[in-house]
Amino acid sequence: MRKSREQGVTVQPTVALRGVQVFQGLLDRGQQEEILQEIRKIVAHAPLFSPMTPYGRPMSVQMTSAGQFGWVSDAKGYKYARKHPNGNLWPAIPLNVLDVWNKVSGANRAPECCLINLYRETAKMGLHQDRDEADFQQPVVSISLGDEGLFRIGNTTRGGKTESIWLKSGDVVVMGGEARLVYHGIDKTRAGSSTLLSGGGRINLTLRVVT
Ligand code: MD6
Ligand code: FE
Repeated sequence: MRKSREQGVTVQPTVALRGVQVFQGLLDRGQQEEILQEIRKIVAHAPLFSPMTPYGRPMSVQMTSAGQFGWVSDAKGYKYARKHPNGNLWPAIPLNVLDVWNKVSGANRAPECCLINLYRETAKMGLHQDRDEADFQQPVVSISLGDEGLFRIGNTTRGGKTESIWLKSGDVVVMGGEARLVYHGIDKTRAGSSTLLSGGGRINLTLRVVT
C-alpha cells in the first residue's frame, strides 16, 4: 500500500507535451509490483479479451476493466457497460490505483472506470480521442507498466503534426483541460525493455470519470 504520508503531496509533471502532462518515474518498482498484483486479481475475475473493432477485426490489445463501468465493444461499436461480457460485475478499482488518481488528477470526483490494456508483442493502438465520457472537465489519467510504449500525441481534430514520447514503467500521464480531447495512440512497444511483466509486454491503466 502507498504510504499515507505521501497523500496530499503535490507532484509536478516532468514533461508537458501539447498540454498532456507526463509524470515520469512517479511510481517506483515496489509500487509498480503492488499495482501489478492487484491487476492479477482483477484479471482472475474479469478475464482479458480482445474487443472487436467496427471493422470486424479484433483489436491487437487485450482489455478488461475495474470500477462501476468497463469498456466493451460489440457489432454496434464501443461503449461503457456495467458488466464484463462474462456477466460478472467489474471488480473494484484498487486503492493503490486510486492513490495515483488522487495525487495527479486535481479532480473533485473519483474515477468510475479503470480500463486495463495489455500489449503483447506487436500490439498497438491507433490514434483516438477519449470522448465517450459525459464530462470533459474531468481528466483522464493513465499508468504505464512493463515495456516502454511509444505514445503519439496529435491535435484535437484528426490529422496535422504529431509528437511522440516513450512511456516507461511507472510513468503517469494526465490528459485534462485543453488537452482532454487530443488524439493519441501507441505506435509500438519496445520488447525486453522492462522485467516487470513475466512473459513481457506492456500494461496501461486508464482512469476515467464516465457519468
Ligand atoms: C496507452 N493510452 O497508453 C493508451 N488515453 O496504452 C490511452 O489511450 C490514454 O494514456 C487517455 C489518457 C491517457 C492515455
Ligand atoms: Fe485513450
